[in-house]
Amino acid sequence: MADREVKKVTRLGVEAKKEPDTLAEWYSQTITKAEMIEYYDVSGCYILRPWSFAIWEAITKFFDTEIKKLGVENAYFPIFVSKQALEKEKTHIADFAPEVAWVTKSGQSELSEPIAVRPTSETVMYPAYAKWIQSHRDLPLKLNQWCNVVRWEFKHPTPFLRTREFLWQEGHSAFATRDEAVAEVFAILELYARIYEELLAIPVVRGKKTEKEKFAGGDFTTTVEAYISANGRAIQGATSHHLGQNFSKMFEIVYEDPDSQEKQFVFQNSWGVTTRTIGVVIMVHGDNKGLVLPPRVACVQAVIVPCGVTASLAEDKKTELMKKCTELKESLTKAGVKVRADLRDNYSPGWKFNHWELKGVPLRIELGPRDVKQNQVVVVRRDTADKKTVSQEGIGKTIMDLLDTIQKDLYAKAKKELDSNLSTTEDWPDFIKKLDNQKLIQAPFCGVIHCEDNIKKDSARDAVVEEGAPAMGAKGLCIPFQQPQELKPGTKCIHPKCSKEAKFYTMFGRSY
Ligand code: 87F
Repeated sequence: MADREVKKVTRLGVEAKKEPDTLAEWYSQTITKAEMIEYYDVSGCYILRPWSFAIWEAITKFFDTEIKKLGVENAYFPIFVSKQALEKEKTHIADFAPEVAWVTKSGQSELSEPIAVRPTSETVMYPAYAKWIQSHRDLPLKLNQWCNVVRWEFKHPTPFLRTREFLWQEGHSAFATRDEAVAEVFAILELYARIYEELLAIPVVRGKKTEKEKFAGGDFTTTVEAYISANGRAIQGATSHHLGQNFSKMFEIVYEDPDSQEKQFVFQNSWGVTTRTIGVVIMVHGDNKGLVLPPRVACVQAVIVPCGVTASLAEDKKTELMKKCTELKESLTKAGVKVRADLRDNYSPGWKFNHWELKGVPLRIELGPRDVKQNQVVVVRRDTADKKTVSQEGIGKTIMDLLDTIQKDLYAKAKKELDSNLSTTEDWPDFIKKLDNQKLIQAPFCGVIHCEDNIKKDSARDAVVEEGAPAMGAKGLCIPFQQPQELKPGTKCIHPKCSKEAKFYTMFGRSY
């Protein structure tokens, strides 16, 4: 290398702090250095490396198992949508039209008709539903597919959180009665809440979307909303929609009523969760050292690092230490721990500590010659840095219990963050103040769309918080099922210029 050529060094650790001003940089360093993402030369598209894909696999495994218990079957529908099918439901597609990606050519020749890449699969699946459903005996029909979708967004992309291609599951079901359909909407929403709360250790607020924010094609939308305390932003976690008979009327999905012999339109639902989940877990639990993985979604829950291998250590002692590490790995594997032993001899223990910390492995197990002699190991928690020496006797249970504790503690920490930032107010100036203090605000709301537009517009500030963009106004996030308190009769809507009575408390906040 020529003298003056400066070697570009990528240092191992995350250097940006997880603080509001440097959060974007922290996020980008974390996901690349933790080997979750590789950048790609198509804007808005990213390579999901095994370290992030494993989180998605844990989510898919849980959710796939649970929906099958509800009688849902998996299927696969094509990625391409004909122009004719896509435009069958022009009404609500109009809002989304700018985001649809089209294939117009093969090689150098124009296709006779452009073909769309699915942004969601209603228009792909429902023509088939119309064929398959004839009699009440064909109901309910509950299908799910695990697939990719493409939405050509023009807002600034962020890996996992806003990407042009993403992975998701989309469930689409049809029932004879509204009641059955509505029951499923809530059953699925609860599974989404469990993905967040039980797997990702992230508390969510369950609720109904406002008229402005609901899926326009449906009757109502339910949602789970998470909170990212690092920037005070809310993020939609997953949605479960009741479509009523809107789509069955458009697509002629009907069955013959067994009593009256009249044709009846089916009642439908659709529901989806995406790889955005991975971004949320990074944002919520990560810290200045990088990623912090909840044990239930970590593909490596504990890493064994041999320590104290000095130049003076006899070769047979070194061999014995490595053997002990391997034995420990085997016994932990037997106990059900997802464990890896890092026996590489070209890296120091210190380097390995940093490496696995950065990658968010919940537990580090250190084993040195002295520990071997005393039949013990040193265990260090990623989330708290707590370090303790424990006996190798019953180590399987010790580690399993510790992983459980970490999972619970991560949830408790995130729950405290949510609770301490979830506020309630009836007063507009206080609403603005709380919004600027990064709070989520539950306020009385009339539910009217143009009033929600005004709340967003009038809560936006002139100050520039992000490249070129003025501080975002408050969005209606959801109408929490668990209302903060009973709405006193006569309570007015939060917006000062709205003279209507409030219908419910709605949770507002800045959001992704
Ligand atoms: C973008 C382009 C075209 C969202 C879009 O939430 C169409 C759409 O219909 C579109 N973005 N949506 C709404 C999707 C609704 C619904 N679909 C099934 C879900 C869950 C899974």
